[in-house]
Amino acid sequence: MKTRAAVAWKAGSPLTIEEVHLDGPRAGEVLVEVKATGICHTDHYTLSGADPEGLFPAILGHEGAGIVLEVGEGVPWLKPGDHVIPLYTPECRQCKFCLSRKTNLCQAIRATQGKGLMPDGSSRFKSADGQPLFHYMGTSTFANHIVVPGIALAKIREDAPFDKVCYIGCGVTTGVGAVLFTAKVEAGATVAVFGLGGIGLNVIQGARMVGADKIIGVDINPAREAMARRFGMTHFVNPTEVGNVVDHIVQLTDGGADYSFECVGHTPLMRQALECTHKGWGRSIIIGVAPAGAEISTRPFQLVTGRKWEGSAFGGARGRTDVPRIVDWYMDGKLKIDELITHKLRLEDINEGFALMERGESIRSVVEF
Ligand code: NAD
Ligand code: DAO
Ligand code: ZN
Repeated sequence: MKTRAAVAWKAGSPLTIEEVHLDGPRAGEVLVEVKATGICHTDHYTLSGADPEGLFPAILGHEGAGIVLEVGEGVPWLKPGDHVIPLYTPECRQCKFCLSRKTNLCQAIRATQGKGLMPDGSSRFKSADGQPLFHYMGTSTFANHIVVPGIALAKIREDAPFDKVCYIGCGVTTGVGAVLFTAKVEAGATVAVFGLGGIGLNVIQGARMVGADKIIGVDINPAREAMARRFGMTHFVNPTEVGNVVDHIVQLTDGGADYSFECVGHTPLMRQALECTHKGWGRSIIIGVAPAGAEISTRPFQLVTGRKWEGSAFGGARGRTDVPRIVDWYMDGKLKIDELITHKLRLEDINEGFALMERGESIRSVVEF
């Protein structure tokens, strides 16, 4: 079939809107009409050329929601008409990783997904002149129609609005999940969140949801304070206004935060996030993706004295199991999403979504098809 997509021809160039060819679903695969997609920092990272694993030409996008149109053989849990969220972290429920119950990093299709291909090693997309286009993160939600493995689709309720719940495909789940599934923050805890963007604000609302006591937000953009307070932040720290961020947070929390989350991808902040946690039990969770080749450091005594350094991908969520629950939390009013979607765009204007992000003016831009 033919569909419309924003194509990334090469790093650093704007996306172009094109009619592309999409092959139908093979065994284990599903054809989805994408109704809405968010534009995430990670799409920007890849498009900028900073991602060493970025492949071009490709159709980017990994934060979508849509409707199943056709189901290949061997996907009995989905049918045409189902509403779904594509998962860049699938859940096969059969691989060693899924069965371990210790991680959400299903590896069933990891090798081909990382190469921009479907599990059989080929692409379903071609440009109008017949050139294969790479898939991206197994999702490619900047296309109006996509083919994805059935294990990479979370079936969601049909009354959930696509233009809001698409954000659960990455940002919401990454932030809220890091609090609930990775750190398992308990009521009464003190939490420090470094970076109050599309991910950090969701960490803040996850912390509020579980009943954290003090929720400290750190950002160099003062415009982020008001929004973060609406999401549950109790204290704001602008690093340009306090001498030493670590000392400041240690003082605010009577010895250090119980939990901290780095949501920027900046290694000096990762160190601060670890070192502002409490001696004996502090846990610091890295969510931000640092530039290729970057390394983190601290004095080992920080760990000897009981702090733990951890990481979280897709919020530790098992997509097919947890994403439908997160959609329910939004529909039940336990999570806010609408306020975070600061801009709605047509596919033709998708490059403006990247520009808004670069200028720090948007939290989330959503493209509706
Ligand atoms: P964003 O650009 O929306 O937000 C980043 C925030 O950090 C901004 O508010 C910015 O002002 C602030 N900031 C920048 N430098 C700072 C500094 N030195 N000190 C304090 N604050 C600073 O980005 P986002 O969409 O929230 O993504 C954040 C990170 O999370 C990115 O690295 C992204 O790639 C990563 N990410 C990780 C996962 C995962 O599963 N681990 C998933 C999605 C995104
Ligand atoms: O299983 O090796 C693996 C890769 C898992 C990918 C997890 C991605 C999380 C960070 C990237 C940001 C996504 C928007
Ligand atoms: Zn698996």
